[in-house]
Amino acid sequence: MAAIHDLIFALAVFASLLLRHAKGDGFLLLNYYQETCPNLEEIVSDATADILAIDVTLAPSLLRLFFHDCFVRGCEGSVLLNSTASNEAEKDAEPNLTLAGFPEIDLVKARVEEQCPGVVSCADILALVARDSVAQVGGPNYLVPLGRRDGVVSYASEAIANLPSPSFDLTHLVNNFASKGLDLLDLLVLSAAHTIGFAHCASFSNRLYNFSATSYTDPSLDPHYAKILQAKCPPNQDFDGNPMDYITPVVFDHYYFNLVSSNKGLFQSDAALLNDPLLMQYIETHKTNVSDYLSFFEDFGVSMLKMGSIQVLTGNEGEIRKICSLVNT
Ligand code: HEM
Ligand SMILES: *[C@@H]1O[C@H](CO)[C@@H](O)[C@H](O)[C@H]1NC(C)=O
Ligand SMILES: *[C@@H]1O[C@H](CO)[C@@H](O)[C@H](O)[C@H]1NC(C)=O
Ligand SMILES: *[C@@H]1O[C@H](CO)[C@@H](O)[C@H](O)[C@H]1NC(C)=O
Ligand SMILES: CC(=O)N[C@H]1CO[C@H](CO)[C@@H](O)[C@@H]1O
Repeated sequence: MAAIHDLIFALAVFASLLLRHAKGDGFLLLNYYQETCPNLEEIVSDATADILAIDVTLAPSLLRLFFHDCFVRGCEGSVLLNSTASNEAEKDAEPNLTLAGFPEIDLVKARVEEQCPGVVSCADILALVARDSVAQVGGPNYLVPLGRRDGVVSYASEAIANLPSPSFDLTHLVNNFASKGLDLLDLLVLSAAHTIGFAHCASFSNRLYNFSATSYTDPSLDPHYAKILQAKCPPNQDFDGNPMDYITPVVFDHYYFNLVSSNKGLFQSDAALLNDPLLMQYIETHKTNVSDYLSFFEDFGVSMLKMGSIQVLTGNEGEIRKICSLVNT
C-alpha cells in the first residue's frame, strides 16, 4: 500500500513540476533546505506542537491562513504582511476579518531564524505549519515541497476578488478553483478541511432567515439543524458561531462527508458540493467506508500539494523576509 501511495505522490510532484515548468515558473523541492537548514521540519513541527498545546483551535486557523495565502497572489506569504500608511493589506480585507494565527507564525519564524538566519521564507514556514497543524489533530502527514520565496506586496482588494464566498454555488466554486489550476476533486477534498474549525454566524446566517422569496430557511439545510443554528445565531448577531463539524470540531477526520451528506454542511458552498454526481458519490463512499476514508487522506495530501504550488515565487524572485509581517528594507 505504502509503495502505491508513494508512487501516486511522486507522480503528483512530477506532474506539478512539469506544470510549473511549462508556465515558466520555478519549482519546489522536498529537500530544498537540506544544506541550509537541515532541522527545519523538526523546528517547525515542535513549534507547532507548542502552539497547539496552548490552544488547539489554532490548528484550523493556521490551515485556513495557508489557503488564504495561496488563493491571493499565490503561496508567497502576502497574507502575513501588515498594512502600511499608504496600503491596505490582504489581512485587513473583509474575508480576513476572522483570520487568526499571525503572532504564532511570527513565533515559528523567530525559532527558525535562531538556527537558520535569513534562509527560510515565511511562505514555506506557513506551508509547513499548515501541514503540521493538520497532522497533529489527526489528519494526514503529507509531504511539503519547499523553496517558495516571499512576495513584497499585499492588497486588500485582491483578497476580496480571489477568495471564494460561503454563499457561492457550485458553478462559482468550480470557476474560482479552476482559476487557481484546481479541479473538481481538489474542490471537494480541500473543502473537507471544514472537518475542523469554527465559523461565525455572519458566514451562514443568510441560510437561517429570509433565505428566499419561497423559503424562509435554505431548503438545502436540514430543517432541524437550521433550528439549532437559529438558536445559536439570533438575527443580526454575528459574533457567536458554530463549529463546522460539530461532532469532532478539532479532529481532522472524515465526518465532513457525513455532515454534508445529511444536509448539515454549514455553508452554502459545502451544501453545493452535493449538486455534482461525481462529488456526491465521493461524499457517500467516504462518509462510512474506512478504506475510502483513508483514501481521502491521500487525496487531501495531493490536493494540498497542488494548492501549495499556486503561483509560487522561486529562484531570485521575491525575497526571504526577516519578519513575516514586514517586507525587508
Ligand atoms: C471552497 C471554498 C471555501 C469557502 C467558501 C470557505 C469559506 C470559509 C468560511 C466562511 C469560514 C468561516 C470564517 C468565519 O466565519 O470565521 C471558513 C473557515 C475555515 N476554512 Fe474555509 N472555505 C473554503 C475552502 C477552504 C479550504 C480550501 C481550506 C483549506 C484547505 C479551508 C479551511 C478552513 C478552515 C480550517 C476554517 C476554520 C478556521 C478557524 O477555525 O479559525 N477552507 N471557510
Ligand atoms: C503587524 O501588525 C500586528 C497587529 O497590528 C502587530 O502586532 C505587529 O507588531 C505588526 N508587525 C510589525 C513588524 O510591526
Ligand atoms: C425578514 O423579512 C421581513 C419582511 O421584510 C422583515 O420584517 C424581518 O425583519 C426579516 N427578518 C430577518 C431576520 O431579517
Ligand atoms: C470500500 O472502499 C474500498 C477502497 O476504495 C473498496 O475497495 C470497497 O469496495 C469499499 N467497500 C464498500 C462496502 O463500499
Ligand atoms: C484580523 C484582522 O486583521 N482583521 C481586519 C480585517 O479587515 C478589517 C477591515 O476590512 C479590519 O477592520 C480588521 O481589523
